[in-house]
Amino acid sequence: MNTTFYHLNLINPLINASGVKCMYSSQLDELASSNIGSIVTKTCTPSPRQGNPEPRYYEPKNHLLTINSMGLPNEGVQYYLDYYKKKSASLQLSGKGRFLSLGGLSINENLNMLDIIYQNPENLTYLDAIEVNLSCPNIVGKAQLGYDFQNLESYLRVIFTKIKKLEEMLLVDMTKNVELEKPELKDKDDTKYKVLIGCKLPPYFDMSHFQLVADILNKFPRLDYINCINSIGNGLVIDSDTETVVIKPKNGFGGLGGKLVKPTALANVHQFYRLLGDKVKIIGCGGVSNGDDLFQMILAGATLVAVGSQIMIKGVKCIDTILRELEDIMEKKSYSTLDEFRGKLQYM
Ligand code: RRO
Repeated sequence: MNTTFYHLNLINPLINASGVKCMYSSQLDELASSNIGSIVTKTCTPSPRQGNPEPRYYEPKNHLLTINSMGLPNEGVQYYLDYYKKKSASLQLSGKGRFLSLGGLSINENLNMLDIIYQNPENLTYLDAIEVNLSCPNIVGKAQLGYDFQNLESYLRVIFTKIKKLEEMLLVDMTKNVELEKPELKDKDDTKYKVLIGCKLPPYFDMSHFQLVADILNKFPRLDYINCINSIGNGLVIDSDTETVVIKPKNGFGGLGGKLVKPTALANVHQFYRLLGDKVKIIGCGGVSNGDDLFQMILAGATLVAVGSQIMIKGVKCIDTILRELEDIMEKKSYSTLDEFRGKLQYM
């Protein structure tokens, strides 16, 4: 099940979906001690946040979907950097990717977090990827950036200009300070290339929007990957018995995940796979609860695959089941590597 993601050699393609049991170090530890291939932190802000009032997560008994309006509760970026610093050696030993998700509430908050990360270049030796979340649906009064087609390009331009500047400063620093293992930051095909940069996207539903977003993303060669999809924003789940909504924030509106969102997730993964080619890899996220879902995500073009709701519902032990089921499918179909069927979806 070995998976390469640029220079990373991972034990398998699975990663947790950000937000699911990855807010506290104890939860990250639990993921780290599972057989998951990579871990990502809860999307974070410069300072800790409490998030929205509870109840803010719900799953119906049939487990067909989940709804959340967490509101970005997190322990602040430094907490996650400290976590990776402490656990880096053991995570590397076990062959796990280390992803950090950033979700500043303004562009300045994101720039501020990039400063915090790069200010101490040692941080970069503890991280494999930085993922900018452009798609949190649950902040009162804030639109999802991924849907703000007018401003998405200029937003990304500011972020990538900042990263370029910080990397250039880092290179200057490196020549002065030979203590650090020197990241080669010039070319993404370089195997010594260090921190990967990704974006977490909301789901899109219209062919013209896939094209529009892909055209924007293609303007940023430093973008290594996209993670799609985030939850389907602003769904409403109703309990007929109580005649109420099931979560408190935003009058019950929240992001939908779970089995129900899989076709939307597959569509986003596959359409971006077609439009972005091999320049930008894809983490497929949404409704993966068994080995067949994982198989389909890879067939649609995903390189890594995130598991969210299923970890909420079943705990991290579901990782073993999903992997075993994929192995069975591959054996039946006589596939010995994931590359043999990645992106090979056939049409009628
Ligand atoms: O914290 C949340 O409410 C949240 C986030 Br940041 C996100 O990206 N996606 C989601 O479903 N919930």
